[in-house]
Amino acid sequence: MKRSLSGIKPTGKLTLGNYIGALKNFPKFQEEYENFIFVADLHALTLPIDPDYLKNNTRDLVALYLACGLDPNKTTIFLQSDVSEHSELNSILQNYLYMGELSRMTQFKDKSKKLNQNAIGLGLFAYPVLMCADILLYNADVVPVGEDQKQHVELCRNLVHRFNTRYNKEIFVMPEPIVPQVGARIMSLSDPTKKMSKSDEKGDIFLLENLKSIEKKIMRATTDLGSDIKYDKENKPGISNLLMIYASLKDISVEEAEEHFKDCHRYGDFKKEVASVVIDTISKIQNKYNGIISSNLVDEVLKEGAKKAKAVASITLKNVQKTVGIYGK
Ligand code: AQP
Repeated sequence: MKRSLSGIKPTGKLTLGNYIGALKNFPKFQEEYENFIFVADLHALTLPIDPDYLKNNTRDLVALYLACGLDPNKTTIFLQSDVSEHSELNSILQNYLYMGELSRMTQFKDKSKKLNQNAIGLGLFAYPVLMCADILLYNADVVPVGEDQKQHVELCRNLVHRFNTRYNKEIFVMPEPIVPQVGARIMSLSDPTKKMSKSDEKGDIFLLENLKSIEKKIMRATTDLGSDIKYDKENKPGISNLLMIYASLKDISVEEAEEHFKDCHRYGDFKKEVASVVIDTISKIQNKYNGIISSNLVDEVLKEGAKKAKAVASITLKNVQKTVGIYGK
């Protein structure tokens, strides 16, 4: 059976962007693939983060994985830090990626320009190396991600080619990024030219946010001049973003969403309908989350998941160690 792997960083409260671009799609993969979903807690350290905040976010993230439909009997759900092979493979792979290619990564450029230039952590720069280790340890055939992470999976493909060619063996499987057709990049509601992001609270909708507040944010979302509900990213980024959110949550194409709103010429009415779909989706998730977070399920799932993940990861690591010549492995 082919394998699928993906993860999310517990750097903040999960957003509707994380849901539409990633989480919503994860359960589909457990039906067709041997599915691995992890919490990227080591990646969360690449920018300063409060330890208690990180701990709470980690627990919430696992509860949200379950609330959004991941079934621990079909998906191995685990913490990156529970499987030490991620760090061990990372330290080998860092020798096969080049500083030039890492410095061209858009995420590094975007995140580092917001920092004091004398205090950019090595971990932020080397983020894609650890991401390669995450993917390759499980020999994932597919990696479901939002648009922003596609470049890192492409870099991983270069690494696989480089590594397998150098040792003249198919050590690693070539991973394929899978980006959703609708909603691969949900934008901020306050500035629709910027990505909706956990670390930028203003224009975000959070999965665990109060429903009234979500409604208010959607009703106040930045829109554009005119009154037509048309998808036009250049000239109508605000309306296009809301249309994208609607289409994704209704599981229809953007064209079908446009058709649905063709007789609607009031942004207020349009926003009300978008808000109702968002609230319907999020309230169902919150109900399930509330049951899970007050039980022991998160700890049980993580304990089991770590064992299953380690069993796979340790075989790959040994194989790589042997290949590169680490004595006695
Ligand atoms: N706005 C978005 N639209 C669609 N997909 C998105 N993803 C994130 N934001 C959007 C997808 O969610 C998955 C998990 O992302 P991550 O937490 O590992 O890192 P990220 O992409 O950097 O997410 P954030 O929310 O922007 O976090 P911060 O602010 O901490 O950096 C990925 O598949 C991502 O594509």
